[in-house]
Amino acid sequence: ITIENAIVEALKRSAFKLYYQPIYDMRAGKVVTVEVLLRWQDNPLEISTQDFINVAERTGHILEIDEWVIDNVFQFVAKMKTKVLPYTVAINLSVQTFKSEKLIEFLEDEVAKYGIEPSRIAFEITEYSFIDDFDKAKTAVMRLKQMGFRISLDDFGTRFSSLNYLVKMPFDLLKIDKSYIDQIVDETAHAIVVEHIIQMSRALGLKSVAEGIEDECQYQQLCRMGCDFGQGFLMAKPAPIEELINLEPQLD
Ligand code: G
Ligand code: G
Ligand code: MN
Ligand code: NA
Repeated sequence: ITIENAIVEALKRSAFKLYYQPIYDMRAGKVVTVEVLLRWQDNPLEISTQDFINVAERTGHILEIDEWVIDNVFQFVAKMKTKVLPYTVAINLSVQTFKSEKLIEFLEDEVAKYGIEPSRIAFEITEYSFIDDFDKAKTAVMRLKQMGFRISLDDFGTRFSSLNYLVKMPFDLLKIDKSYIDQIVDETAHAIVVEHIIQMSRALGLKSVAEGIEDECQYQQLCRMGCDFGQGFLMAKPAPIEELINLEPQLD
């Protein structure tokens, strides 16, 4: 059995499940967003999400997976009153999905089908989606924005963190990659870069989000730096939505 065949089977059997990880307002300690992270139930090959997403991207199945995620999330958001779910829901989009000609039409159909308010959804687009064909990527971002969705620049700092993206794209949030957050306590250079990314985000009107916060020192330091939002195992791990009833962080 190949990973590709297993993915096709999993799509047929609806063997995927959505987990959610809260993103907090750092100062208020309140949840502002929940990020959807795909999990494969009874995964026969016991491979990680990252590994099967990579294979799905290479084999072209990622569009179908992302559409499945979008359909399930929209259905869920439509069911939940804003009082019960007063958070934006963040959905990861692979490069192929983001650049697909069919995406906008699919989203228009989905919005009509479930009658959801697009501002309740944020799409996370990783920075390497913008390296080639910048104009096409910009058009895709503008279309999503025109429909009312929010846009996050994901994994900022990992590869091609061009300032060009920041001045030319109307992002709402900038997610600073975990590899930077990991080193802010011990590495002065990383701390300086992160602090400047936070200040630059604020000056440009974007919310900064720190990814992968694992300890109290990182949390405190990011607060001092003025980071708006944060996400990480310190506050909460991704979990089925039923388990996230108490969404406030347990920091004491
Ligand atoms: O939560 P986790 O470590 O398993 O996620 C691994 C990677 O898979 C992350 O880079 C994340 O962005 C990506 N990922 C998780 N869920 C989805 C999804 O629904 N669609 C896409 N395209 N990527 C996802
Ligand atoms: O690529 P993206 O940023 O979408 O993926 C986020 C990934 O980071 C997911 O795989 C999620 O499970 C993982 N993650 C979130 N918080 C933490 C954390 O505090 N520590 C670690 N190791 N992983 C985290
Ligand atoms: Mn993400
Ligand atoms: Na990331």
